[in-house]
Order: sequence, then structure tokens, then C-alpha cells
Amino acid sequence: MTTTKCPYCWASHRRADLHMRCGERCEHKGETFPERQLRNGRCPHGALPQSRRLCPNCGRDLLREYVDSGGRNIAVIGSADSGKSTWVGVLVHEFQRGQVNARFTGMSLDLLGEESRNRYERDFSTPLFEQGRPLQQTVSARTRTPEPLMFSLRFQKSGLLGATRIAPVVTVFYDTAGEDVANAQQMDLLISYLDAAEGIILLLDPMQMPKIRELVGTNGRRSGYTDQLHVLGRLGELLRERSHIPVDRRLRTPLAIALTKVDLLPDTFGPESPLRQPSRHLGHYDEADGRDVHEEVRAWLNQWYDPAFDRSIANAFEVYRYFGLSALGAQPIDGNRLAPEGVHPYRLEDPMLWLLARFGAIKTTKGKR
Ligand SMILES: Nc1nc2c(ncn2[C@@H]2O[C@H](COP(=O)(O)OP(=O)(O)OP(=O)(O)O)[C@@H](O)[C@H]2O)c(=O)[nH]1
Ligand SMILES: [Mg+2]
Ligand SMILES: [Zn+2]
Ligand SMILES: [Zn+2]
Repeated sequence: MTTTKCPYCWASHRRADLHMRCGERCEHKGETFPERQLRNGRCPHGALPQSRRLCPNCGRDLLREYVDSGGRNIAVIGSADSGKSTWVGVLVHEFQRGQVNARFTGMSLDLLGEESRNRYERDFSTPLFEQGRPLQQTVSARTRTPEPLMFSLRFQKSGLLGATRIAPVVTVFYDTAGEDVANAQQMDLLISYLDAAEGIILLLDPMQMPKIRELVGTNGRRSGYTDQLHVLGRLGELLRERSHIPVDRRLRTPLAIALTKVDLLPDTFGPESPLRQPSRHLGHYDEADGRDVHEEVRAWLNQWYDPAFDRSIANAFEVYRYFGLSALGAQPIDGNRLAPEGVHPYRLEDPMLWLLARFGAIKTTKGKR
């Protein structure tokens, strides 16, 4: 039985329970009814209905492509200022026309629906790529429900008979406001959000780690950060509560933990470090490359952050992997201007590629050590 998770309110519905709306010709025009009441393609009043589906819980339109492909939700979380919005903003750009696009032949990314397109333009691509400005702090869900950013990714499979198109992977990103993670009032929203996620990306800001602040100095927009270990603790708690998973069992949702802003950390990674090498994910996910980075970042966190961090992750999650990346590639000049050389991301896409490989959308190769 297929279920659809609404990307706006995160409620799960059976396909047959999704609503449809009576069409122009029906005297009940505009009324809605569950899809299972459809008879020979007609509404309960015998007329042709509108083709799109609606969520019976929140009433919003669901995009056809989203319903048909069983869209995958990816939650992006992390404490305030950890780099979530910048990561999402640059990632979409890289998949559309940056390096990632060049390394995966035949891949395409389309933002789905007016709202996603407008939002991406306004909040992400215009400031970053046209105005050369860092992004604004994300508005808390208290003020505005987070709008999902929906896009479909298509990959081409090449075989003996040439290239074949395969079904798109529709992905939905929620760029949360960091302050909400620590905030009890936003609990309910956050729980459904995480529960609906098929993959979670947790971004870790090195600039919020005391030892690194001593080493590099401060750069953030704000001080008085929530402890990132606390964010992780909350994440585990929330997921357990919702899915009724006993405390002694580990969670199944794959978790990518990415250290952000590594452009600020050149001195803490030696010249041999995999984080000084270009990524080897070319047209596939290179498992050996992924493992190398994983071990490197794990060791880094033990040294520069807190050994308790890796222990907590290992106790709570069955499948997790560490990443190190930079979305901008360089420190912005100030709160209004990016570095003059522009945006040059480094290993930005790795967590996303890992999740796509887990979803079966791209191939994994063993790779060479
Ligand atoms: N040096 C460096 N700075 C970065 C990078 N990515 C983001 N930043 C900076 O980090 C700060 C926070 O970035 P955001 O993307 O707004 O962080 P956020 O997690 O969305 O923050 P909230 O919306 O408040 O939760 C901004 O000043 C960014 O310019 C990076 O790769 N390198
Ligand atoms: Mg943000
Ligand atoms: Zn009708
Ligand atoms: Zn809904």
C-alpha cells in the first residue's frame, strides 16, 4: 500500500484517501472528495473532476510529480548559524549548473511548483549568486511555517542500448530555523517533520566549538549558541517519542553529520587528509572516499570537539556518516558581502550523494583506498 506524506503538514495518507476537487462542469464545483469515491474517473456527482490531489489534512495542493514518485523528505537541521540555508542554496545551484552537474552526466534538477521556484529565487539564489550577499537568518516556524523546497532529480542510466531515462527522485528539503530545534514550543511541528524524513542532514558548525573559537577567533553573526550536543540529544529524543522506539534500540533513519565551513579550518587538517583532496564521487558514490572522510571527521571531532559526540551518535543511530564541507569556500567579508572570488563550494554535495546512494538513485562503487 502506498502512502503519501504531505510536504506541508507532514501527515501520512493512503493514496486513496487523498482528496480531489469537483471540476468546472459539476454543480458542486470546488467541493472536495476522497479519491476512493472516484467512479469511472468521475466525481460523486458524475462530472469530470480536477486532476490534482489535495491533502485531506491541510487542504493544500499536492504536486502530481510528488504524489506519483513517492517523494523523499530530507530534513536539514542544526543549531542557529550552522550554515543550513547556505548549504541548501548552494547545493541546488551545484546540481543545476555547477560542478556536480558536470560530474554526473545526464543528471538534471528541477524545482517543483511556483512556490519552490519563487522561494529559491528570492531567498537563496538572488542574494548568493546575483548580489554576492550572505543569506538572512531563517525565520522561526513560530512566525512562519517553513515552506518546503521541492525538487526533482533525474539521473540517466547508460547501458548497452544507450541512455535510458529513469524515474525522478523527488526530494523535499526543509530548511529549519536553528533556534526552533532547541525551543520546546516548536516540538510538535519538529516531531512530525523529523518523523516524515527519510534522511536527516545534521550540520555542525566548527565556529560554535569552544576549542576552535580559541584557535580561529569568532566569526558568527551571533553569540550565545545552543550547545550542538544538545541539538543532537533533542533530535534522538524527538524521533524516539514519535516512533515509539525503546531507548535501547537505535534509530533507522540514515543520518548524515556534516562539519560545515571547513574553509576556516585549514590548520587542523594535515596535508595528507582526505579533506585536502578532491572528492572521488564521479558519476557514482565512491564508498572508499566516503569512509576515508568519515574516519577523518570522526577523529577530528574527538580531538577538537567532544568524544561524547560520536558516542551519542553511535548509541542512537544505526546508519550514520560524517562529512566535511564548505558551501561558500571562503569566509564572507562581512554580514553583507561574500568573498570577492565568489562561491566555490568544496565537497558540498557529499552528504546528499550518500543519501541518494542509500535511496538507490545513484550507484555505489567500492572505490580504491
Ligand atoms: N566561512 C564560511 N562561512 C559560511 C559558510 N556557509 C555559511 N557561512 C556563514 O555562516 C553564517 C550562517 O549561515 P546560514 O546558512 O544563514 O546558517 P543557518 O544554519 O541557516 O542559520 P539559521 O537560519 O539562523 O538557523 C552566515 O554568516 C554565512 O555566511 C561556509 O562554507 N564558509
Ligand atoms: Mg537558515
Ligand atoms: Zn462533483
Ligand atoms: Zn497536508
